[in-house]
Amino acid sequence: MTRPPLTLFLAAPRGFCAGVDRAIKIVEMALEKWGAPVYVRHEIVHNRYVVDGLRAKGAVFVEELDDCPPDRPVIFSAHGVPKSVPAEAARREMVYVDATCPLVSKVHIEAQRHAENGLQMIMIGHKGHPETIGTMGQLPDGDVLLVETVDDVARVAVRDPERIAYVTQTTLSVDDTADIVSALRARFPAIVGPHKEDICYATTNRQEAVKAIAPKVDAMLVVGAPNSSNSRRLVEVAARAGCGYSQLVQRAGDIDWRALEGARAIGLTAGASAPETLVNEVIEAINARFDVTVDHVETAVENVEFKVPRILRQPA
Ligand code: 0JX
Ligand code: SF4
Repeated sequence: MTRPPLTLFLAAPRGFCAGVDRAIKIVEMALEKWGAPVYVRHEIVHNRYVVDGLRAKGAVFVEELDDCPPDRPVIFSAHGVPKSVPAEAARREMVYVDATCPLVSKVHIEAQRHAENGLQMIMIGHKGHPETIGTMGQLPDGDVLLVETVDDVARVAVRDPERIAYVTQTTLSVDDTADIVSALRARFPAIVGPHKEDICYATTNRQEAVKAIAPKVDAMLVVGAPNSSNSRRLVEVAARAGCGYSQLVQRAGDIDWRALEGARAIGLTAGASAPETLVNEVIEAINARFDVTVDHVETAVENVEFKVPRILRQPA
């Protein structure tokens, strides 16, 4: 059977960001240092393949600190945790390692600094997402107001419109967030915030690459998990940038081949928590069905790297 010709536009940057790389390394180094089991509060990053791989090496994934024994080390996921979590771990005299991405920790510090300056905080983020819970949890319950959409901006009830500030989740849609920030600035001209928003370099770059590819392709595949905020945003960005069909796939087995019938060009990217092995698996599956020419579309070069915490750099 002859395979139909297809151009595969491969996005760069794609896949692991520096925060994910560091978080996974932290779990691996903790296992080396303390042996199994090492507990991890929440999926270290939102990817089943990564989580299963670490579980096989002796990591135990739990949702709450209460599910951890006091005499084993615990790691907090890349998404960050409310202040109460390390406080409770310290109270129980547990060994803990915080794998919160430094770019998320930076937002935590911003929120606290604004609050110390007497400003009421608004967080732009997705309700219930662990990063939003973690960032809002840097301040006492109820102190941070959550805004998810432009419509929410009209509804939000602040104490004093002259004394407010905002922070954002790091993995939001750059364009949606710009609209929300504009609406906030229009309603509260005195609002204090970061230069643009707190969306990180990795989120921004992956969205940019998708935007460059989307208009050229019949379909976009995004390797990533359904609970991965940054991956889901890539699917939306592709659709909005003019791609008629975009699908989030965890593994090659999830690809909807019927939707790709007749396609002449497909875009492929991966969320910040999706390993390159899974991208390769998808490429191989596409190769098996199409006569593929790969076209690399690189819209940025990344060279960010984060150090692991000192406790892991010291001998046991
Ligand atoms: O759901 P998110 O995109 O925040 O997390 P994921 O998929 O685990 O990505 C890496 C961690 C990102 C934290 O900012
Ligand atoms: Fe850090 Fe950005 Fe990666 Fe999140 S997506 S872990 S903020 S680098």
